[in-house]
Amino acid sequence: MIESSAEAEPSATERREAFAADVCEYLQRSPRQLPSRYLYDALGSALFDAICRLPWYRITRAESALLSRHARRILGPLARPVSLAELGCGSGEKLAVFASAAGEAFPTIQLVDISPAALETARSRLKAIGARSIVAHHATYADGLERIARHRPREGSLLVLFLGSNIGNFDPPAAGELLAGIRRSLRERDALLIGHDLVKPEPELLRAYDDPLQVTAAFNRNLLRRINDELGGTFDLEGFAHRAVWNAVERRVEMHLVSRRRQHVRIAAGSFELTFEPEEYIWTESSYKYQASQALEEGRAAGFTGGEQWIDAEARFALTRLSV
Ligand code: AVJ
Repeated sequence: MIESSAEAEPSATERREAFAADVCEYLQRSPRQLPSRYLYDALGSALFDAICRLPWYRITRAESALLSRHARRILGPLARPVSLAELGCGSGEKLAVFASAAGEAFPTIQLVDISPAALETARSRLKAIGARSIVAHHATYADGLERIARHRPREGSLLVLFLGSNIGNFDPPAAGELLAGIRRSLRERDALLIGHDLVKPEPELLRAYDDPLQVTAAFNRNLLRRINDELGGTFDLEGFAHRAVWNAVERRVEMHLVSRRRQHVRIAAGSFELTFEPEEYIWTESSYKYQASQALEEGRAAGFTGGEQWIDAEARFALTRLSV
């Protein structure tokens, strides 16, 4: 059985209005910003998949290796049968790796993503490996969590996966709230499996976010292209340079789009105009980097009872199973 949960989905118009409102609000902040979730339209999701294959971006490969090597141990203490739900599944590649390596049947697999194109890819990939019941939720994390709780089977337990260092997009207070929200949506004997990219030498971090093939630059600039196409924006894509910065104090990599000159931009959907000075930038994403112990501490602070961790010491990546 394969279904989509379409309950109370905002219409395309409502989605576009919310996008326009966010763009106008965030671009007027100081420094100018754009919410990173808007990076993932169909083209953005495809560019992100390409990033995951770059030699300089090791997160996805390191995590996939941990998932396949430790799948049985990860599932070990959970009550059977285990149902799975992934927040921000993207193309579903890692979930398929995990489900295959586990060598057991899952009554339902729920997928949550903001990109319909990515959801479709994930759905067919899981179908191809024999998943029985797949439920796809086109939703944000918060809405997705609610829907997961409503669609979970009564029997057994639920393992929520939040992989790829997606948690890294959230500043510490927001990350804490998100973890607490996940914890509240779980029941006794459920668990959360979460992937954290760990702090590593700065040159390695910067290469991962500013690659020599400039795929990450395309991924970043695609956000301006999306604003032009969906909101009637007039961004000159050549007028903005991609930049990755390691903010050592906050322990995060920031992606910026830096204006190469003084320029004016109009956004028809918001009847909105702004001027960029040379060097003025838009901050489009944060990728927080963690210490392994921090993953366990934040889990405990969010109400989880304990954790077990698997670490790729070479790529500096941690998978943590937090128990309820
Ligand atoms: C999907 C948010 C985990 O921050 O590493 C990759 C996105 N941005 N290259 C990350 C991303 C630039 C990625 N996350």
